[in-house]
Amino acid sequence: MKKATVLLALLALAGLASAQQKAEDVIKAQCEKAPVVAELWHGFRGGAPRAALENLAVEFNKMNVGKGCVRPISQGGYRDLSTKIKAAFAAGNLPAMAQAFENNIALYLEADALLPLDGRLEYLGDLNPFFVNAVKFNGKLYGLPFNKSVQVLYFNRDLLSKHGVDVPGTLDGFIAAAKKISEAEGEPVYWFRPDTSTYAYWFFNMGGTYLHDGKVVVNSPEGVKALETLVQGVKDGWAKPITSGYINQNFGKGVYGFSTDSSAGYSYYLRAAKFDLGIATLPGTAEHPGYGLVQGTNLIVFKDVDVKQQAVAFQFLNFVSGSKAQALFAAATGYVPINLKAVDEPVLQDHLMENPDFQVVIDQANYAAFEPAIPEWEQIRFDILGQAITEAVLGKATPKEALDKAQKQVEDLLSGKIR
Ligand code: FGO
Repeated sequence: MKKATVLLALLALAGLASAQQKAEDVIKAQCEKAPVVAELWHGFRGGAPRAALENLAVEFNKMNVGKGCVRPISQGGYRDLSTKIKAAFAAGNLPAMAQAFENNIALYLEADALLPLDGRLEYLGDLNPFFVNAVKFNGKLYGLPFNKSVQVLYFNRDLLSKHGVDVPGTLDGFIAAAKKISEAEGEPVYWFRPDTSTYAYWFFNMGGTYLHDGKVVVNSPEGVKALETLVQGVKDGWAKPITSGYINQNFGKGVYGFSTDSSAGYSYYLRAAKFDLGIATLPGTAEHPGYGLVQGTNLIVFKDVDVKQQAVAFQFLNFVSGSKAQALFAAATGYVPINLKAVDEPVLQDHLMENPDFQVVIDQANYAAFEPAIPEWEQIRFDILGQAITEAVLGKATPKEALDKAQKQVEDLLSGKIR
């Protein structure tokens, strides 16, 4: 697999191949000697994202010997991270920096816990304005877009060739392709996790929006239609719900054809695939690709920590948002390079030359959409909407029933009737 060679070399460089533990040990030793330690709490459990982040910290710390060091600390997954940050508000042991989704920022701002980043970011003018605007609240900047992903279409090139099927460009074409191959193979080839992320792809591309005049609506006609499409896909035998683990962790358990998943899964997919893995922009309309959900996080700086730590944090933000760091980080992981100049860096140019597929991630970032950046959204997307999607896909309720129930719960939550 020639395509994978640069990526695998980068992964090795990022320390993944042999020595993930080692990067952590190096950082530990670096920080033992440093006069100031700025912690960065994150939600990467492992893999290329964690290795690439730790590698950046090692490099930063080397440049800052005698001045200060950054120590990334994994808190589990993303939701564990926000839970631990909320606990740290109460305990008063916040780190200098953390990863945060846009809705997490909105929540932390209710506690007035964040430092604005205005005037502190050296490369702000080079950063993708689409991601930057998403972290502006009341005209102030509260996050540095760092590991931002976008959904893309992953597919099994071998399977498409076997059936003489082209990579689909439209929603209808996508469903037709999945149906055709599934019928021939005798099992569903579009694999999806029945969660808010996958659902968002179908929802956005069927014209759905969650905010209607400032009101959160999860049971709109477009929402019902999107969920019905998935439910029908399961009934008709072209869509397979993956209820445990990531899709890449399920390869081998059937015939995989397509998925609509985070670009940050790229390194995981590549490593797990025993077939020729393809990626493409999402099926949309005849005119343009489909819209993909933006996920991944921003880096934030907490207000209530030592100013010396904050100073190190700002230096780190500048380091990781530079074009070279972004080129390395994006090439190793599949996250979107948020510094627009990263594509001119030799490391990303080389990566693109050997793996032209990576251009897909850059192109797809022009067709992307966010979920609402309201403080309650994390709870809504997992505990209310996510539950409704799973229930409908597993046949425990119709899409309309599930979403109507979810709407009532959303209203109760937002009006303070439930917590
Ligand atoms: C994940 C989660 C949120 C919110 C979206 C929110 C909280 C979704 C989705 C729920 O950085 P992204 O693009 O991708 C992750 C990256 C690092 O872990 O690699 C992906 N990964 C990891 C292991 C693997 O085997 N395969 C693989 O693809 C991983 O998904 O973030 C996408 C998945 C989820 O975590 O189940 O973002 N998400 N909005 N989480 N807490 N809050 O508002």
